[in-house]
Amino acid sequence: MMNFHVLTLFPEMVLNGLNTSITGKAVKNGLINIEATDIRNYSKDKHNHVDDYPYGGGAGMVMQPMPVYDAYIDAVKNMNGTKRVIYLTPQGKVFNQRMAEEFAKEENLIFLCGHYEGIDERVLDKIVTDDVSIGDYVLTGGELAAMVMIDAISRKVDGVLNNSESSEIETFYDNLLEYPQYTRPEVWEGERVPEVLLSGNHGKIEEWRRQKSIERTCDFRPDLLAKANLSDKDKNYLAEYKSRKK
Ligand code: 6GU
Repeated sequence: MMNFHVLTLFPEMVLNGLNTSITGKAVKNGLINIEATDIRNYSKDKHNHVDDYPYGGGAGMVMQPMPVYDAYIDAVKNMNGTKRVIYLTPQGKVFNQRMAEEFAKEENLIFLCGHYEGIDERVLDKIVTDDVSIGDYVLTGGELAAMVMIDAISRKVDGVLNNSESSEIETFYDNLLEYPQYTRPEVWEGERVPEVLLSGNHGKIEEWRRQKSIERTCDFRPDLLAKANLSDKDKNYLAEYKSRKK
């Protein structure tokens, strides 16, 4: 079973979010385990402070090393198997699907969430194995980033998604965006579902879906298209689509 352990000042935020929907069901089914430690419980200060002013001056506060380290030591005390400690930081390597698949092979993942202006570098040097960012924007803390990563990693764990196909055949698997989907009614607000989808001709439907994936990727993520595995037929369609667009 995959074990996620989050070191945070806001454990309820992480647990409330992840105990909902598909990840929540995976927890109930014993496929993943999610724990959160409140770093504040490891303060030795009478006011439960875990932060202090930065040496050298400057804005904001810095999380002190000792409560973070003690929380980490307690978290790993009864942990068996592989362990990685992921520090959520905009300075980290940008998270992607390949990393989600790699992390999903580990037994234990520990997520360290910082707040304020960050965490004292000395404890980061001692415990962190991976620095990860979830994109080029700034969050108020690492919790949402940890939740994003845990969601993406969980769905790569066997049994979490009911349909074994649905995880593999999707955006980024083949570096192509997904084709559009339709359901009932057949006509909504005067708009019809594309006729080919009602034809019952599965060969034609597959061909149409592949074409729509190629079109969307060309329109919205041409950077992905360069990495996509296109057949000669796909390439011909792409060339035809591009000339049609001009
Ligand atoms: Cl991992 N943490 C914070 N605080 N902000 C971020 C981020 C992480 N990734 C993007 N922005």
